[in-house]
Amino acid sequence: MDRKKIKTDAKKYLLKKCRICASDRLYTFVSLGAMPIPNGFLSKEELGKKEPYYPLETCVCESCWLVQLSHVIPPELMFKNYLYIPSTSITMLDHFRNMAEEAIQSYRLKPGDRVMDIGSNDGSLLSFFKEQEMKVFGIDPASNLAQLARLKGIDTLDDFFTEELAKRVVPEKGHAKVITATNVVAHVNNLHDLCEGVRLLLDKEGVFICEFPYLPDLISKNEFDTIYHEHLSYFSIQPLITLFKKHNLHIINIKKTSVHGGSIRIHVAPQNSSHQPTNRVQEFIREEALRKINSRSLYEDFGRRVKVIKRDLINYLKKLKNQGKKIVGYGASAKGNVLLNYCNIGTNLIEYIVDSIPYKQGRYTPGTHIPIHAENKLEKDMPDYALLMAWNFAEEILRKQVKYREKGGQFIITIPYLRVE
Ligand code: DWN
Repeated sequence: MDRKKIKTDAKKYLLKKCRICASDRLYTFVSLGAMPIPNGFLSKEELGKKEPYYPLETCVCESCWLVQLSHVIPPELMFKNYLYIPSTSITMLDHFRNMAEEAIQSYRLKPGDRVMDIGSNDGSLLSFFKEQEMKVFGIDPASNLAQLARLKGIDTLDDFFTEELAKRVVPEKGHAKVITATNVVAHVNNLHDLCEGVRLLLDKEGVFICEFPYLPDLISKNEFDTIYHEHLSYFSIQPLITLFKKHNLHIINIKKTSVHGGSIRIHVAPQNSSHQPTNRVQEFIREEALRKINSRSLYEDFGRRVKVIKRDLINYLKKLKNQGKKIVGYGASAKGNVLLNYCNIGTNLIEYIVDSIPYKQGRYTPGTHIPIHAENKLEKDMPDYALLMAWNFAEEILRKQVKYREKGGQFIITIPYLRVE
């Protein structure tokens, strides 16, 4: 074992029962091995230090069909100083603007109405509500991001969202007409505590709008690199209905969105509110039955495809290297680090990675220790190939790098299948 690699004790983090229905019928179907926390970028000084490796494995509950990680890493290790800032992408800013406009129109929000965001990050989503004079309040455990939000005038509490926190917030901030949560619910271990907190915070006619990657899309598009320690759950509608019912909440509407490889945005309301489910809920349930999300074979087939993608990518990169080609990475994303660590791809194949986020430039990828540079290095250096590690922004990035491509540079894209563009 590499002297710097510390294999942590998997048993310590092992999930013993389903986080929605408490069943112990958990069927493991993909193991990506042990790897460092994928957003744990290293400074030059940290390269020589010991690096903890944590198990990365997924299972499906054969009672409620929630897909979840088989091990739960302490959230403090991942979220107290968080580096994912969606507002660095035009795609995500546009997405948040549309989400705010949709909520304002759907629920006839007016100036002064209270809107809260759980996992509010740097306040980007709430800013669009604030522009429409709503009273906004953000909750996010990352102190570094809460500071950025406050600089934008977004009232933010830097703490993990819990039922206990909700009890403290209501007397001071009142109830919310809308509570949003984008790419947060999948990161939460105690979903029952989250639901109780949401129910406490919500106005009696309020709506909880949450969005996360959609499991059937992850499976059908082979998006195995979105499986990582931050994402404890991988949702389909069926287990969510089970979850919300336990808390007198119900899904009233569902919308598919294209972000992060295919996500769903669900609207959840108190069962005793006037909000009634649209037929979209039943449509999704029928569609998920057709896609066999409650059958072991779906997950076994996925596990087999993941191994083929790994084999084909390694063989392809090795072939290019043997031909004397220069290959770099593009987009130092968490999912990119999962791909690199799972395929054991280091500087032997990828010379460096370019990325738009200043904090990441000058640092190194966790586990594989590939140096990260600013994006402008790509066109200056003109490597033959760039492995796109942020395929969720393929359109935006390929548009941005039209000159690199016109000069002969090519992008290698792995999802949903290996191709060169
Ligand atoms: O839940 C999460 C998922 C949904 O999104 C978070 N855990 C973090 C994030 O996952 P990720 O890290 O795999 O994807 P990112 O952060 O969206 O990856 C984008 C990376 O690519 C960033 O480091 C920025 C970089 N980038 C770039 O270099 N040029 C992005 C764009 C749009 C660009 O033009």
